[in-house]
Amino acid sequence: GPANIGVVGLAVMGSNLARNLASRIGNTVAIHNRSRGKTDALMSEHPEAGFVPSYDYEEFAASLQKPRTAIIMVKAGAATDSVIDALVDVFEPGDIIVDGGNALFTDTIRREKAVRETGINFVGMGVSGGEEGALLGPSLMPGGSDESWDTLGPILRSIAAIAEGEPCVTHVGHDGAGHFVKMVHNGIEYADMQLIAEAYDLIRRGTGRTPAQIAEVFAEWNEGELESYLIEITAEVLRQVDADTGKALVDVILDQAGAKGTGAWTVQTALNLGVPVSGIAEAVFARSLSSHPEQRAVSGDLPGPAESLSVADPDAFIEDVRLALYASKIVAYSQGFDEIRAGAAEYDWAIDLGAISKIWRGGCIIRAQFLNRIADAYAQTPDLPVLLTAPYFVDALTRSQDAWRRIIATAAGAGIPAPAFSSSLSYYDGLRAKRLPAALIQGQRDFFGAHTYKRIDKPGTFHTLWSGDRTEIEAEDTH
Ligand code: NBP
Repeated sequence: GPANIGVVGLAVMGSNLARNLASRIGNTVAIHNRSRGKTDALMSEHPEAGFVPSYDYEEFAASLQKPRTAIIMVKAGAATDSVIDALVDVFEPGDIIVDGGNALFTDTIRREKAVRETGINFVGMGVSGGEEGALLGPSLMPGGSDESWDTLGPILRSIAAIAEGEPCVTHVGHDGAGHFVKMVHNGIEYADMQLIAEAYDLIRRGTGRTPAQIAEVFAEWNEGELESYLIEITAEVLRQVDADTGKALVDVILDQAGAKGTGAWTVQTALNLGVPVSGIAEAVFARSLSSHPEQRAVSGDLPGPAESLSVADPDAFIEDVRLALYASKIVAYSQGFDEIRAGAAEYDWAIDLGAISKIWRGGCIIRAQFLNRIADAYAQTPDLPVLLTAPYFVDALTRSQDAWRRIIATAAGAGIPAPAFSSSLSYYDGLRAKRLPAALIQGQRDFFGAHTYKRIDKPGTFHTLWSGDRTEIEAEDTH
């Protein structure tokens, strides 16, 4: 066949990715969609792309050079399985099937194993950046085998976003590694957005500034260490005026946040791995709390503090909020990278954490200057156990921790929810603590369940005979 790469699934993501591929020198792109309409529309709207259309899977396979390479961009879940089955029927050993949908990484592990048995390669690939990224340059997180990467690498490098001269793609690791990293990326995105929302709320309620005025604050922040796509678009959203009412758009949008589930996956996976991603979890929970109008309706008259927030020096307060946001952001990223580190250990993936921070610098929603600091940290110490202990972040936390504490105290005093700010600080203080009350938890567990404990002063495992004479005995380690 004439095409060197194919795309199956021509909704917004697939058609944009196909156009991106077609725009690069040397590519001829085969396209297929379950229903004919999207294929025909893409053909007529983009004759310049030179697409090779096909209307069934035999025709699609025949339109591709061997070894065949095809990227699936369909609705994640059962649709992906049905397209994989259809491609496996018409492809041959050595061909490559890439799933660019938002698959759960455990599905990708299962699919990779099943497809590999046919001799066909399967690559689960995280794609970030939404429709614009797909068209102009996404951040790409492919997993799969080294052989697949040999073929795919040059093609993916040619379509990825470029950040500081480097394409935003790397071979993340085997089988489900790419989708795992994409999942954590989305979790970090949830935290980043929630932290920005808390900062906005505090400034608004603390200083009485209008959304348009707060937009200027964010625009200014975007000139400094917080520079990022999310801070930039926050200013744009806050500036927007509703045409119908003349009010700030943010004041007429219903305050119930939606979610497509990848944040919840990040937290569920972290729970399974035993990784405390508390900032990300609070961000997911804050969205769920917002979207229970029936509970909020019956709770509106619950008692709050008598005094509302009054800020004496608005500029100083806003600077405190900025520092609290920065410190909490460091925690969220540190937790996200901790989850990737733990996932890599659990699933035996050789993930280069510094390379991950670099491919997130372009294309994706969490792109930010800040990611360069993460790359620096891992370049200096590749096996850094806790990201926020890198010297640059320690400096930043040293500068911001007083402000962070003031803001959370102020928020609590004034009855303003700041769940991600507060949980991030608790995590930080928990990590720092020389002694944790976990010792008491162990005592309680031993009391009611004979779960045993270890001692600080000698090796071994112990149990106190709580219902007997309360002497201590050596015990089998039962955790
Ligand atoms: P959708 O997620 O809306 O999926 C629509 C596509 O899936 C259509 O091409 C549709 O074909 C096809 N499809 C379905 Br539905 N069931 C099928 C089946 N049983 N067999 C074959 N094809 C089937 O499209 P999208 O928003 O372009 O997203 C594509 C993928 O990219 C998703 O997995 C998404 O999670 C992921 N993603 C999206 C974004 C984003 O910003 N939107 C970002 C990153 C990743 P039809 O035309 O015949 O109905």
